[in-house]
Amino acid sequence: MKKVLVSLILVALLLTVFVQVKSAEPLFVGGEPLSIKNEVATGEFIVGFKDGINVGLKAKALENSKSLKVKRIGLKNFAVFSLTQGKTVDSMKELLQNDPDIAYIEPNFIAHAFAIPNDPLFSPYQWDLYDYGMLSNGYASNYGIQAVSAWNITRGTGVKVAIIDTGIAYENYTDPVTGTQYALAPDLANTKFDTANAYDFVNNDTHANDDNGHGTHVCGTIAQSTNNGIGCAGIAYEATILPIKVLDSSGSGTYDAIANGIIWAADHGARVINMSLGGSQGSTTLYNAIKYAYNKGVVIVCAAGNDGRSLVSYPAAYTECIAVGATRFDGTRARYSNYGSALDLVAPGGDTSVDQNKDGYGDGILQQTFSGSPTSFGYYFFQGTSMATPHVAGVAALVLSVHPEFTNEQVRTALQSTAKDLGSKGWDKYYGYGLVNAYAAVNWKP
Ligand SMILES: [Ca+2]
Ligand SMILES: [Ca+2]
Ligand SMILES: [Ca+2]
Repeated sequence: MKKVLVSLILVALLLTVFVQVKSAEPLFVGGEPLSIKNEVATGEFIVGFKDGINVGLKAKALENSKSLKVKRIGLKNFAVFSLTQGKTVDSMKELLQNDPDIAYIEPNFIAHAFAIPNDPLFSPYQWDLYDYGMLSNGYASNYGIQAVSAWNITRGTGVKVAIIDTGIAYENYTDPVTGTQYALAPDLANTKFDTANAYDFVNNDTHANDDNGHGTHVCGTIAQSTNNGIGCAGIAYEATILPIKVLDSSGSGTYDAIANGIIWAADHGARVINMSLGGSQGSTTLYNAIKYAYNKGVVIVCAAGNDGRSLVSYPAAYTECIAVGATRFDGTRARYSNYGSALDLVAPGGDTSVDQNKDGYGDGILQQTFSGSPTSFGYYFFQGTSMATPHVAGVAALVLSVHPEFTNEQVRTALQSTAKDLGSKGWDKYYGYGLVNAYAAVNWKP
């Protein structure tokens, strides 16, 4: 008789807490680069004059002697001239090169309002990052994280964020064992990765490539290449990302792999860990890893879970972690978002079952990732506490960029004390301390 081994081996199936938009169709496939905007004011150039020159008189003299046309006189030592049809700024330099009164000649460049990124999908769709009152399809978004104002202060330079997930599409690489081809996501091309320390605890190699799509989307929220003229924006897009793979292609992983990932992150310079994952069970192995990273000063940000019930998942439920729930376009709690006494903050996680800004798409979180082949990229709306969590991790990175001397508890206080209070007054079990506010957090002082 075949002995049935009633195994008590605990298969620690880790459920990733994300829900993909029901339609498997990406919003846009490819993300063709837009043509670079002409950064030079058409038909103008600036002439700078040496000290002591009367600019008004000199400009008039140039009009007469060189057939130029003055457009504007600057407040100090410069004037703007029309560029004669068919002439270049260089040809003007040649024309005027022997004039002893002239200090320099240059094109009249155009500056853009700095904070609004030029990524074409930002303004229509990334309501989750907006300042209060910005319009999404004509509908005011009052429940974004105020990243736009925060970007005037910092973009996350100098901070390393570990993303412990399914991997990230951070490199062009062919796996020598399986032959699987991986590619760098086009809208992560300008993102900084700590490739030397990337690690894959599923396959035990140094290439933390994404074979699911989840980790790449999470990475986009934290550090999508921004102001690069394509696709989407990310919150801390000048931070350095450390890719750590602990979940397999189905989005599941064992607790030992996750514990290893946490320890690895703490030992390789991460100031922030993002874990858009969770399980229903606590574990000594997992908790010891959390305490190890916490005691090294790491800010550990974790998803509350997507069961819609009063139970925050692990590791989010540990006091050392910042547990993040999810909100919708209108600032209310997403129905799937777990809640309870362990909840610390909420951030936009979206709700693809409603279209509150009436743009024809369910109100998810839009970032670049792939579906099927890890070389086939598109922009996808995802929803979940998995999507909310990287908003908080990204803001933590912004805070640390301004204040690298902060402890992890100071970062937590900065995030919690500046959050926008939602629900009942003060901390409550559905919204924690409220909606994370990037602008207020980077301005927080101890
Ligand atoms: Ca972009
Ligand atoms: Ca919508
Ligand atoms: Ca509240």
